[in-house]
Parts: sequence; structure tokens; C-alpha cells
Amino acid sequence: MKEIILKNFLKNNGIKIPNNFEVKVVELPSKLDFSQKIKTAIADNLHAGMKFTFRDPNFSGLTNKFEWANSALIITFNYKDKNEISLTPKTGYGKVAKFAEEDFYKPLFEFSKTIEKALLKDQVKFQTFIDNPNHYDRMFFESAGLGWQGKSTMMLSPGVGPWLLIATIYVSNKFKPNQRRKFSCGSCNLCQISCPTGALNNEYKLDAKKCISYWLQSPNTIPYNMRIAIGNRFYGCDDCLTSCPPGQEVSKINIKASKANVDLIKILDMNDNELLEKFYWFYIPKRDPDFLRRNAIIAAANNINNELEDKLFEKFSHFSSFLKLYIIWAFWRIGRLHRIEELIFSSNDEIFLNEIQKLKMMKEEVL
Ligand code: B12
Ligand code: SF4
Ligand code: SF4
Repeated sequence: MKEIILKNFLKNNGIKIPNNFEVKVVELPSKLDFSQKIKTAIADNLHAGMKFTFRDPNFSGLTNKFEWANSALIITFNYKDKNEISLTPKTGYGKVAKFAEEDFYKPLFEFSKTIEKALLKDQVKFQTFIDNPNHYDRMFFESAGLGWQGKSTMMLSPGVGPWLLIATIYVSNKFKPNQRRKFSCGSCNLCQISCPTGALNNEYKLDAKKCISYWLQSPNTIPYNMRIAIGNRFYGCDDCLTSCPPGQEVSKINIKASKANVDLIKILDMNDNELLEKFYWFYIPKRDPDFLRRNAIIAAANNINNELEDKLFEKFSHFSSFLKLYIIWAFWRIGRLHRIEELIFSSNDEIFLNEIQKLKMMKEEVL
């Protein structure tokens, strides 16, 4: 089969690689297989019971997914404006990690679609994966010469660091492959010492049970210590990315009111449709907006002001039992449990009574 130069293919189809994008080629079949590594993460219980790629590692971690595929195109999108830094939000606000400030997967989908159209025109077989449970997106990054896997487990490119989203297109065409290049974190361990919860204590391995980013998208009850560690975050966590030196070449710092900050009172006042529409690109378990409200209550308790305290009080009677338990914790956290005690006792619901009893027992034991 004739080897095609990717640059020529793109040029002949009038495709320009947009700013902040890279496209590289990996030859298939590949000698690599990631299934075992994903299975090991499961066996070591690092995946916190998540489904995604962990549901079927034999397929998600398999590099040679399609007999017809002769190459894989690896596309990266650098979503971060290098001249911008994130601000800590003021009280009453919650923080959204950079990757979720807007639908940054959209440009990646759109550019992949442009390439797909050209492949269709040439009657080339293809299959695209972007943040899809059937494919481990990081698998070809190093072989494509795009960079390396850091101790944070993030894929890093020189000069860009970890601020990248990744797409893969399997194609039947034989494109000229790029060469793997040698990079390394060296003695750096800034991500490990910056992680607030110790989720990266074992280098190159992430313990999702300790990862804030995991908990903010988990349907499970968030442990008390993790609620504190979440701080003012509403969705995602960037601490292991922000601390990573290759992503820090800031030429001119532009401190602007960041889209990353969400007004928690507004969030608590939104109805289900409004919440799901506003954050349509977030991963929300079962598309249940109560998980966003839960995150807002936790961020509120860790970044409270008077208006927000009144709002939590107002919402207590209207919210679901699931959220009421988080509000009880929030009032306990800010030392104002007495404000809602009457509401709890008048509801006569055993779940709340047990929760408050648990908290009160601790208090009494101290006194
Ligand atoms: C599940 C998931 C999560 C989980 C678990 C993350 C994880 N590290 O596995 C949670 C919810 C915590 C999460 C968080 C985030 N995620 Co996420 N997530 C995924 C998803 C859906 C699957 C990842 C997966 O399969 N992990 C399996 C584990 C086993 O893989 P791994 O951690 O890379 O483990 C490898 C290393 O441990 C390595 N290894 C083991 N020993 C050694 C030793 C050495 C020396 C070396 C070099 C390597 C090595 O082997 C393992 C397998 O290759 C992918 C999308 C996809 N479909 O692939 C996005 C993806 C990984 N996430 C992404 C992003 C952007 C994030 C966040 C930055 C979002 C945020 N700001 O909150 C954080 C980053 C957290 C972090 N430090 O990784 C991007 C990452 C892009 C990049 N540059 O790497 C991806 C690829 C989505 C995309 N298409 O762009 N995510
Ligand atoms: S996303 Fe946050 S909690 Fe998770 S590993 Fe990185 S710094 Fe730690
Ligand atoms: S912070 Fe340092 S150790 Fe961690 S991924 Fe970045 S370069 Fe590697």
C-alpha cells in the first residue's frame, strides 16, 4: 500500500491545522497493548468503581482494534490561553476547572469532522474516538511523538504541558508515521506535592478514590474529609496541571474575571432544565442535576457568605433528601447547625435525625 504524507493529504483537501491543534500519525498494527495496565489499575482498586474505559479493558486498551486500520491519526487540542491565570474565586463563588469552562471538546469534534469528510470523499474507512468509554485516548500519544506521560498521569507536550485534549481516528490509509521522541519529567514531582489529597502519591498512578475531579462527578456519597478538600471547586480540579512546569510559559499575565467562577446562589436557584442546559458538556451521573447542586452546596460550605448561608437555609425544605444531608453537613461545617435543627426535627425523617444525632453525639462527647 502506498504511503501517504499527512501534510499533502490535508493540503489536497484544503484542510489547515488550526492554531493550538496538532495531528500526528501512528503506524498500525501496533506492538502496544494497554488492556493489562488498565486491568492492573482495576485490580489495585485505583479506578474507584468507575465504568468508562474500565468496563471493558480488553477492548478499550486494545491498540489494534480494527483489522482494516493501517494508521491512527492522533489529534491534540491545547485549550488553555497561556497568558491567563486562574483566580481564586471570591466568597459565594465556585470554581470550574479549565477543561470545562466551556465545551472545549466541540472544537476537537469539529476538526475531526473536517478530516472525516476528506476521508469519506476518498472512500477511506475510519473510526473516531473522543472521550469515549471504548477507547483509552492516551494510548498513542507517546508513539506519535507528541510528548510523554507525566507523573500526574497527564499526557504532556513540550511548551504546552498537560493542557491538552486528545482524539484518535483509526484509518485504513497508510500514512507516513511520526517518530516517538524521548522526554521525561526528570526529578520534578511538583504535581505530586501540589495534589491536595495525595491522589498522586505513587508516581504515574492516580488513585481515583482520592481525586477531587473524580468525586465531583461521582454519584457516590462524598466522604466528609473529601468534602473539605474539595474547597471551592464546583467541577473538576486543576492543581496537578497548574503546577506542571512545561505548561507554565506565561508571557504576559492577564488577570480577567474568569469564566471559571460560577455564582453558587444562581446555581442553587436554577431549575433542572436550566442547570442541564447551562452545563450541557459536563459529565453528570444519570444527567441528574442534583449532583451539580450537591457540588454547589459543598463549594458553598467551604466558601460561605451571609447570602449563601440564607440561601442554603431557604432551600433546605425544598430540596431532595439526598441534598438535605449535604446541607446538614454544610451548616455543621460552618458552625451554624442550630439554624436548621428545628427544620430537621419537624421533618421527623429518620435519615436526617440519624445524621444530626451522629454530629450531635460528637459535640456532646467533647462537652
Ligand atoms: C476515567 C477518566 C478520568 C478519571 C481517572 C483519570 C485517570 N488518570 O485515569 C478522573 C475522573 C479522575 C479524571 C480526571 C481528569 N481527567 Co479524565 N479521563 C478519564 C477517561 C474517560 C479514561 C481514562 C482511563 O482510561 N484511565 C485508565 C488509567 C489506568 O490510565 P492512566 O491513569 O493514564 O494510567 C496509566 C499510567 O498509570 C501508566 N503507568 C503505569 N505505571 C507507569 C510507570 C511509568 C514509568 C509510566 C510512564 C506510566 C505508567 O499505565 C496506565 C495505563 O496506560 C479519559 C478519556 C478516555 N476515554 O480515555 C479522560 C482523560 C484521561 N481525562 C482528561 C482530563 C482533561 C482530565 C482532567 C484534567 C479534568 C480536570 N481538570 O478535572 C483530570 C486529570 C486528572 C489526572 N491527573 O489524570 C483527558 C486527559 C488529556 C491528557 N492531556 O492526558 C482525557 C484523555 C480525555 C481526553 N480525551 O482528552 N479522568
Ligand atoms: S485532579 Fe486534583 S485531586 Fe486529582 S490528582 Fe490532580 S491535583 Fe490531585
Ligand atoms: S509536574 Fe513535573 S512531575 Fe508532574 S507531570 Fe509535570 S513535569 Fe512531570
